[in-house]
Amino acid sequence: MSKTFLKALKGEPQTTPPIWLMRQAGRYLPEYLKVRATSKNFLHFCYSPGLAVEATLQPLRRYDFDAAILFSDILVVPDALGQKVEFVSGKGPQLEPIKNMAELESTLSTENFMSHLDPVFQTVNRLSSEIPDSTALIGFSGAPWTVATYMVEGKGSKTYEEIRSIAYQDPEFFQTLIDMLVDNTSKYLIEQVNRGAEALQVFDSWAGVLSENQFIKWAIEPMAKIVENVKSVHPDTPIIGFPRGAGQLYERYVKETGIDAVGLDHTVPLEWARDHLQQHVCVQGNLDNLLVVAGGEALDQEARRIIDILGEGPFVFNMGHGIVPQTPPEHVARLVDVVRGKA
Ligand code: 1CP
Repeated sequence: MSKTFLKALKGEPQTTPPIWLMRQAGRYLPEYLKVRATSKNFLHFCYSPGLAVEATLQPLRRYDFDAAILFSDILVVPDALGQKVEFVSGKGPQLEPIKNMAELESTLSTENFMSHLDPVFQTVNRLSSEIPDSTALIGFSGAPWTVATYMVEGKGSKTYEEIRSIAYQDPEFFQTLIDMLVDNTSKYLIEQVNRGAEALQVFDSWAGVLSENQFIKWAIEPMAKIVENVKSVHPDTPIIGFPRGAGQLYERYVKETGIDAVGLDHTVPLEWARDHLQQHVCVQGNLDNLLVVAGGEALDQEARRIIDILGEGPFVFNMGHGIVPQTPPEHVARLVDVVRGKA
């Protein structure tokens, strides 16, 4: 295993930290917008292996990243379970919401789940032979809680009031939904590894809105089960958990889920992460994504500060959340040079 990214995830510190960036493919790249324009429907784009392979490879042609992340979306899982999912331009994802057991039973079915996702598996397969030898291929999914927020609310939310209320008021329905997501997400991730993914990241982007008890029940417990399921088939494949916004609960998440590495959002204090998390797992993060929009001396300084504090232990350089569309591509190039010690 000569890929530095995989070595870091397994707990080996590297002299120069490996780097990749969440949402490194996508709307900030003019070449992405060009191929994206050939397909009206975003899910159709995700299910077209030729287009998804191209979108995955685009950032690698510009930047010297250590890993590529499969081009897809977390919402292919509800789509493959039979829920109506649409991406409306300017509005984000729109789903026909599922708010109770009757709606779950009449809408969701696991029957065609894996065959529906076959184009994604074909993309992984093709990528595993097309990416450069030194680059690792990351497969991914959303975590059950984050995927459920879209399934229940029917769209991206600002407050998550509806789903948090339902989780308290109808725990039987909510547990059934989460269990279904745990089982099927596990199968989805296992098959990505079967087809060539070398590491997995599970995005719990909205974990930060949960109370302590809900975080344990809806973020830690489902993730622990997914890790157990995947490791029972692929014990050596590293898994990165990203419970964005978890605050002090990051520590329990790291200790209780069995993950190999943890993604830190930009609010996590670096010295705290070094002292409380990095002694257990590899840490990944956590540059503020808006600093990459701003660029300049402040970007260089913060990237160097992160490496100074976290670079001694197992560490992967990343941001605290994904690249936003307004990011100038040349700021990303500069960041990679700084992290590589070339600037
Ligand atoms: O028309 C378009 O081009 C749609 C824009 C877009 C893109 C490029 C969406 C819609 N998804 C993606 C790709 C994507 N999504 C990737 C692969 C690209 C890469 O990482 O390089 C990945 C890993 C995701 C994951 C994803 N989708 C997450 C988790 C990560 C995160 O950023 O928190 C989430 C929450 C989504 C949902 C989603 N997909 C797209 C939108 C607009 C949204 C909603 C975001 C929100 O509610 O704020």
